[in-house]
Amino acid sequence: MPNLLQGKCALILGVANKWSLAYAIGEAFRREGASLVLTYQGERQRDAVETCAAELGASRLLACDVSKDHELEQLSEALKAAPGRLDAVVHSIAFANREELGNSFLETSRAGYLMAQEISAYSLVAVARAVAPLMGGGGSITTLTYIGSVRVIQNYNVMGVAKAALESAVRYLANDLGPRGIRVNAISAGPIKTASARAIKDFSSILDIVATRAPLRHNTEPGEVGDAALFLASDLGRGVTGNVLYVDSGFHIMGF
Ligand code: NAD
Ligand code: IMJ
Repeated sequence: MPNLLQGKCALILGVANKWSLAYAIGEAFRREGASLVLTYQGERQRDAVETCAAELGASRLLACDVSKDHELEQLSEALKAAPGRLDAVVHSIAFANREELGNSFLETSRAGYLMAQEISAYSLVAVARAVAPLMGGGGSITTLTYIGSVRVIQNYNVMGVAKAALESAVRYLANDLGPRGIRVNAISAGPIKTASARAIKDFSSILDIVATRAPLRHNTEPGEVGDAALFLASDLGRGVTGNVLYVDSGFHIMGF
């Protein structure tokens, strides 16, 4: 079923390198004919994301640190100039201070809590507000979440609470933007070895547990997340909003 996004324009935030889930989503969108605009977090990431943008055939690369209101405003202005409208937006961004992911949740600092919430949850609200004016006639916004929002996952801690807020924000945004034909959804992906996961203690054993216990008996692949995001961004997902779609080999349905 080719060309699901022919003639459509997608903005993807969160490509850091070729292992990023956002990169796999970009590949799926491109395969189906979308033109892509990518953002990078800051100068330190610029070169690496420039390479990714070239590989993905992206038409534009723009700077956007989501913790900075003026960068979101600049992004919105740059997008109004070109391409002038958006059909799909992907928010694939999370951050917490490393020490908050190692200590017990009880030790979470006020600053660490607020940082995780700002970058990993509030940024979806800020991005949605910045892009909604470019989606006249409708569109789709998709974010990435993890099962640590609803279950206790060792070390996920402050990120789990931030993902719970993110998933709730998906529902409130879906309600606000639905009347304008803008759908808002989350994909809850199984664990995948990206830069954000590589440094996590015992990550390999988490991968082994999922591959052994999940109904489909394999680890989630980036391409599976890309194709789910494609469904949500395309007209095939036209009836779906406010949803958290698990793309995790079915792991989330299991007891013990
Ligand atoms: P990644 O490190 O490749 O992507 C994280 C991105 O967040 C990076 O591109 C980084 O630049 C960006 N970012 C962080 N702070 C930012 C800021 N202030 N402004 C702009 N960008 C900022 O890792 P990933 O695994 O691809 O993560 C993408 C999303 O997928 C995250 O929301 C993550 O929680 C989610 N997720 C990952 C997994 C996994 O196992 N890898 C599983 C489920 C959900
Ligand atoms: C992250 C921490 C603890 C357990 C984890 C993860 N598991 C998985 C992740 C089991 C799958 C990856 N994930 C879903 C994330 O959302 C990661 C977010 C993240 C990762 C880092 C590492 C480097 C850093 N800050 C981070 N902030 C957020 O300094």
